[in-house]
Amino acid sequence: MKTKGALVWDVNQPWVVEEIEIGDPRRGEVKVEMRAAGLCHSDHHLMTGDIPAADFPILGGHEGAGVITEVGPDVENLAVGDHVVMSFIPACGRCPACQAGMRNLCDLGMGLLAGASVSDGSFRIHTPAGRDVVAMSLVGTFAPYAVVHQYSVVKIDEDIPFEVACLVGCGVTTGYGSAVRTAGVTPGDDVAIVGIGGVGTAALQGARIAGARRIFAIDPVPWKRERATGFGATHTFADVESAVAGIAEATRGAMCGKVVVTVGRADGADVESWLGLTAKGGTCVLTAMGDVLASDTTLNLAGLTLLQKSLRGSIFGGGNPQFDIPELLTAYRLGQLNLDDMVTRTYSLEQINDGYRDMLEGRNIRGVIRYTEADRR
Ligand code: CXF
Ligand code: ZN
Repeated sequence: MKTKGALVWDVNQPWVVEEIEIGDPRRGEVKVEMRAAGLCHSDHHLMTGDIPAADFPILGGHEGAGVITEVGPDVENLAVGDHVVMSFIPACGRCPACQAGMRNLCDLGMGLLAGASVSDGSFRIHTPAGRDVVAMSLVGTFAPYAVVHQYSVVKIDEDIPFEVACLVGCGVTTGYGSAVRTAGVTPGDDVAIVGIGGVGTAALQGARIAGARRIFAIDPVPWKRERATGFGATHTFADVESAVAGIAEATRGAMCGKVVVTVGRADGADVESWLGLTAKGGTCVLTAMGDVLASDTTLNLAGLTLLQKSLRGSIFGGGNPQFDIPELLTAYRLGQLNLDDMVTRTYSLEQINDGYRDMLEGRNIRGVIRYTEADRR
């Protein structure tokens, strides 16, 4: 079918909404009418080249929710009319990582930025001139329709609004799991969250739900610090330097047993400062991403060893898409997880560059594209 999508054609070029051709669902694939798509920072990292994709052009977007309109051969447990969330990690359930319960580390993740479909290695999206288009994370939610593999789709209940559902395909599960699963926040923990965007806000809520005692939220934007308090932060700071002093005072020098780093762009130069927030024996979780090819970092090895700290990475919050996405939406339905207030502004597809400008200028916890009939014409 002919439709349109937001593409980037080169590093640091704006998103361009233009015509694309999407193929029919092949073996194991479904077509989804997208209803909402979240504006995650990782799509911006693709645009800046911090995360390099295999080729240009790229169809952006990996947070999405919609309705299945077509089902290809050999699709199991999904039907036309089902409401679904896209998972930015495909999970096959069969590879060693999946079998070991780490579906976020599914072997198919290797091809996340290559654009070749899981079913047969072909490209499902083309420009009108016939050029292959790389779909971000094998989904490409910045288009009103997507043809994706069943491994990238999770069925959800029909009462969940699409604009909050889309966020659990990446930001919410990533942030929540970074605190609850990877950092392992337990009742009574003191926790610091560095960076209060969509992922940080979800981490903050995860820490609160897991029973954290004090939650220190760090962000340079005053409005976001206010919102952090609303989401459960007990203390807020504008930067890591003032947080070190404030947390030392509040904890009588013990610092935080759990630290979660969810800044917009991670820089290796800051690693030691994040470990400075971390208590003896504590865990610092790095969820944020920056230049993926960079390896320079500050790290005081003696501090890591002698104070027995852990530095852990986290992808998809250490979660399993098929399990965690419905679980978190149940917590939302029960009023335990506030996703409504995470959606700061909604946009049409044509307004995508406004959405990313708002994100970069600190005006959004999460911006969301809400597809309407006008986007489908
Ligand atoms: C990213 C992680 C790196 C590959 C693309 C998706 N995660 C989500 O924001
Ligand atoms: Zn994301």
